[in-house]
Amino acid sequence: MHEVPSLPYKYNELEPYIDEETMRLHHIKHHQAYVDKLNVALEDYPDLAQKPIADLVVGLNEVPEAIRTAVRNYGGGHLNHSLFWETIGPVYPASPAAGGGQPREATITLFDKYFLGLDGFRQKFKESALGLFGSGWTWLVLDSAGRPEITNTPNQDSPPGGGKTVLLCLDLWEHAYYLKYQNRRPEYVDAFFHIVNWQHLEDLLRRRS
Ligand code: MN3
Repeated sequence: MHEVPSLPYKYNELEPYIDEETMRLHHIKHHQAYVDKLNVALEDYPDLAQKPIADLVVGLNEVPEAIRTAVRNYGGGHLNHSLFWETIGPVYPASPAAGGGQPREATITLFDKYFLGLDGFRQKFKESALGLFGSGWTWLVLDSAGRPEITNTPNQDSPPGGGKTVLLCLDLWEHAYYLKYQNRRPEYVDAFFHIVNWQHLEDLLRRRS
């Protein structure tokens, strides 16, 4: 049985960038619904139900056709949200290791090399996010050669490689921001950069190098 992971921070700790009510609904209602529907889809497939979610989503073509769409949507939703909760974190002035603040060493090196620095990265990432039509996600992933790439996916599709290549992701479904930002997606994207868990990204980069 898949389960919604608990958050390593409280619902109100991303204020004012993401409000408590949005975080609560997003985690308890939306993410839970993806997990519940995924578990229902996998009920008659005990072997598949054992697989880690990233493996299941990456191996979508091997999933029986009868449940492939369900796994794509609900399994993707489960994976993507699990990654998203790790991407963001509170800004604790007293405890920068908990997330927020500024990019760390390996991240700065990466941004300097491929995006002409943090501002260049933010600009490219925001452009991509604002270029997405409808609901979906914007990602910073590593391609097969280990180069960073900014990409969008529609709906709950996961990026190539599933969770294994993801450095950063942003949920661009309206349920992620509508209560506070309504139709102002650009403001939500700007707010996101205040709550990126840079330490998490740094840890991912160091693990790969
Ligand atoms: Mn969502």
